Amino acid sequence: MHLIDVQTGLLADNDAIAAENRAMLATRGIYALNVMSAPGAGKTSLLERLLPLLATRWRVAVIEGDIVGSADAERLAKLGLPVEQINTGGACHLDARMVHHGVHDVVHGPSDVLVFENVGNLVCPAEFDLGEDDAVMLLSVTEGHDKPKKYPLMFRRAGLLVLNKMDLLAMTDFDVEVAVAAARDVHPGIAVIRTSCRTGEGIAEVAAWVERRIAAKRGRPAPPSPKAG
Ligand SMILES: Nc1nc2c(ncn2[C@@H]2O[C@H](COP(=O)(O)OP(=O)(O)OP(=O)(O)O)[C@@H](O)[C@H]2O)c(=O)[nH]1
Ligand SMILES: [Mg+2]
Repeated sequence: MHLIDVQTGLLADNDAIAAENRAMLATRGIYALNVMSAPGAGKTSLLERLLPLLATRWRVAVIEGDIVGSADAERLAKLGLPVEQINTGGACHLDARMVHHGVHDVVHGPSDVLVFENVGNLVCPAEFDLGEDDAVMLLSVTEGHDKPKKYPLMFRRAGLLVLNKMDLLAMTDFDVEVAVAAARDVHPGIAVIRTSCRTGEGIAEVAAWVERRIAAKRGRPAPPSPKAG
């Protein structure tokens, strides 16, 4: 009897294409960020506030992943940035093959920064490398502080944990210290920033984190003048 490990094969295939995506992006020094969270934690809301800040300095493109529809792509297109919508047709995550053509287009365009908004899901997106430089995950305070213990892989993958909807904190039993301790239990080095996309709290800090990561990739400090040449 032959036992075929489909999951391992699938992920190995994904990793190979992700490596191609990463290599393509590297040829032009394009920094790529994979934004992940459970449905409704605030990914699009964060990007609506964050991308205008990044766009003062960098040319930003977005690849938007949703099961169906283009609602989020339409929201982000209002920022005046190039946005490509990918419909996964039922799959609960983006994978490296789905974004491959989009990455190719970005690499042959004028962009410096590529942002993936992944499908809202706390489990599957974490398993599929897209070729990004960094993964950011949002946990909103309405979801409960136990999530790092229950869904550790996402917290292990992410370099930055954004605790969103802080404006609602007083209306919940969410304990920030417990959540941060649990996240650092599974990923000791994870950075944590508290945000509210309603009030704007913490958004500049997220932008500064991303700027530092772009500078680290490019091997020099962020340039002082607007828009990289
Ligand atoms: N009060 C409050 N509401 C927020 C905040 N961030 C997002 N929301 C609201 O939460 C809802 C979901 O926000 P989205 O930005 O669409 O969330 P998302 O993660 O992109 O959702 P999916 O793409 O469907 O997974 C919307 O009604 C937002 O207005 C926040 O910081 N505070
Ligand atoms: Mg969204």
